[in-house]
Amino acid sequence: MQKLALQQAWQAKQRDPQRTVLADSTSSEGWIAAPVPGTIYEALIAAERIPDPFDGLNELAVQWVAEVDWLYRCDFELTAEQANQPAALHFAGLDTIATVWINGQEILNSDNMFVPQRVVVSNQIHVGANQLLIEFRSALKHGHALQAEMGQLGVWNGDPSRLYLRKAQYHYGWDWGPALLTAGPWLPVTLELGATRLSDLACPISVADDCSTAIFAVTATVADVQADTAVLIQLWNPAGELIAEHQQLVVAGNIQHSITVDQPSLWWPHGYGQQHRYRLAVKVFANQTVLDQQELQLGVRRVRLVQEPLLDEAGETFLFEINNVPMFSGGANWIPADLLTNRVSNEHYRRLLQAAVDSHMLMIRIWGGGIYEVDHFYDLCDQLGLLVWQDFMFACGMYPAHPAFLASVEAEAIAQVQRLRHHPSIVLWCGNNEDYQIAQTFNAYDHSFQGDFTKTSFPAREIYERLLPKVCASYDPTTIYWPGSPYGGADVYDKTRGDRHTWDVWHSAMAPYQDYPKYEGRFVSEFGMESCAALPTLLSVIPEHERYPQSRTVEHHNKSEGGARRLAVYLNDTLRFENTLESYVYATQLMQAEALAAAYRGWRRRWGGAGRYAVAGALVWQLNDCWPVISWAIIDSALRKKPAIYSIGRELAPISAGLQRNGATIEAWVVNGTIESKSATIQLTGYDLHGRLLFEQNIEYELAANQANPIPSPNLNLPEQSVVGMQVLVDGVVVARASAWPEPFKYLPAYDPQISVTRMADDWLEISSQHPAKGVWLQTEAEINWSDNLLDLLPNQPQRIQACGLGQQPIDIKWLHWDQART
Ligand code: BMA
Repeated sequence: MQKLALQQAWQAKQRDPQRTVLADSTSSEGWIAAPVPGTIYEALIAAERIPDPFDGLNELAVQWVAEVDWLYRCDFELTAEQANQPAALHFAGLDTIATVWINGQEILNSDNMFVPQRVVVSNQIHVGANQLLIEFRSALKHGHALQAEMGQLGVWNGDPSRLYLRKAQYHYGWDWGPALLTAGPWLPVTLELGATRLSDLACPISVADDCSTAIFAVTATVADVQADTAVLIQLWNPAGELIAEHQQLVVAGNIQHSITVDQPSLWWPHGYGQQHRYRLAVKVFANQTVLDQQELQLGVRRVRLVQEPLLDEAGETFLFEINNVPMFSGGANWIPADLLTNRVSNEHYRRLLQAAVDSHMLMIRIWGGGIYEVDHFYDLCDQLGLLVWQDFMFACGMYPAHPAFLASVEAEAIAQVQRLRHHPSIVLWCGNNEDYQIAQTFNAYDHSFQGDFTKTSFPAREIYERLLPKVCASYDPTTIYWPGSPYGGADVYDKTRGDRHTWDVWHSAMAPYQDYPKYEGRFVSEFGMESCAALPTLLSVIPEHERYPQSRTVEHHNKSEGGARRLAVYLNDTLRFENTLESYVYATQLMQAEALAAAYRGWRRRWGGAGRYAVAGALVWQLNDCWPVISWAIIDSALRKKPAIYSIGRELAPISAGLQRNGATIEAWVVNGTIESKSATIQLTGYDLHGRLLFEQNIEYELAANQANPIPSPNLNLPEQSVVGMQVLVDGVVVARASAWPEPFKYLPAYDPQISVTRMADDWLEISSQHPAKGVWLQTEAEINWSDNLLDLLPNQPQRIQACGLGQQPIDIKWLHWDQART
């Protein structure tokens, strides 16, 4: 099979409603070059027909793009040899309400951007010039028409008509993103020449309970089989040795062949072992000629979602066990990295996912309001050893479930599960984001009802509890399916079973972040605190006269409902800052870092060992951003890391330390997340704010493996204005630190803690201070990679960090109340 990528010579224009499509396509007016794959926004920006939608308030000025229809045209030449072959057009993704013509003949109507389409066009193509034409009608108008016909449905975020359309839901605007209703061939368009092809390749792997054997069950499906068509199946082990080969003639449509591998090399999440992958290659051939072929990189791992009663608490666990090792799944939620996803480079993906790994995250959840990510995303997760929780694309809404919608969803689910199922990183398919939550809020959810869901006020249960699990069971039987995030059975806010979204902090109750531990779940799949993007990122989109915290443009770049107000409350509770953008950025970021660390620290403390894994995971909302914005992200859209990613990294490190201050006493604990027990020395010290040592104590302790260890607390009588520090040493090396400060921080005096930085070889730095220093943030003009940052320093306890790429660049240093100490 020959595949011709149709990615050159595309043009686009606004539809002229006065003309028929075909007449419009032949008129010479209004065409601009259009990148394909891509959407109309990229074309309009490149042609300078619209300003950059992310800049200033421009989002408001480009909304008209969504209200009109667009025409795409591609002219391509075929030789006689090409034109005489069986041919099909393959559209990997059309966004969204599209009709396609080839050489004047209509060949396709499509209304789901997540369903790839293949249309046989052997009779429509010809030698010489051919023309492909696609009309994209306004998704907004189409959705409004469906809504007028079938009724308005409940939503959180975006225009409610989005629920009727199978289009990325965040395009309609979200509480961290602008509304940009894209239209266009957003994924590649290909002309396939030749009939016989490998139309599907599946290879579920069954792993023995003790991981001693793995059975690779290959099914290769061949379409349009000709005489003498055969299939060759080959499997290589991670060392690159061919370990199995099988050849067979294809009679009917598919070939099934199982390969048993003894003592397989396992795929592990990072930190637990290597990310071994097997390579499966399948070739379809006839008379020595290869007609089609495909390769898959596969991983052998045993995944269990353990839901078992706890020893001395209500409910049951929700924990991931990989290769029989229970793992605390610290991690983050992922949103699409842009509105115009074709701008996201492979390097951009790599840097975001590598940052997650560097902060010891184990799991990434692909949230249901975005897109099923590109193949490269999952390849990276496979390589890096990140686990993926994959939502189906439904978010925050009371979705319909009429027959046409169900049919479209089924086609979408089958296509996406088929595309992604071989990735070892994907451990769970999840029905939706927060659709049980909104249904419960609307009193539409009765867990005990099991009849015809489509007749109820929560019809989409048909999708989450019947359609999707059925698709997963048939197409990806070895991966777990979970109905929703969150889902807890009868009550979606249940703290004792299933997963939970903890928005008691920030949204609903606006509870103090120090209370995060109270709002636990057996697995907290969302929680978050906002902060500003890095100052240079904000400056890139905020005009000079608007560069202050409460300006219209700054608030436009915070999409959370009441976002600026909520942020002001949390800041007011926590610390003091000057009314400049620079101070606002530092203050919000420090507050976010403290809040998120408090959550992870409190919940990981509940990783109590066998029978006591009371909290088994926490995924922060959200890892990344899709434009320059004040949001819950911990890495901004320009890939500048916010301080929180470092405070989180310390809480999720293989060994982490925790201190909880209760007036004049403290509680201490150490999480040993490794699978070996460790002999540790725990050093506790106390200092006053002048840097005077108040006490010092060493405790020898054997840290049990893979659990939190409470450390017997010394009897202290701490003065109010003092800081307690803890260092955990294993083999004489500090492996974890914690410090407990008097709170709220806003009552602390502003002073200069006398920080000094000594530069050493290989961009290593030693940082120390004379007085206790909180939130020490090191920054350079060019973004560099810090091994750690946002440090809490105590006298006589210098910290070493590596700043790759630092060289001789000057370092700007901020700390808690730096702005007031200087004035
Ligand atoms: C969640 C998500 C998103 C939202 C976020 C912040 O629960 O599922 O819908 O962006 O909260 O409000």
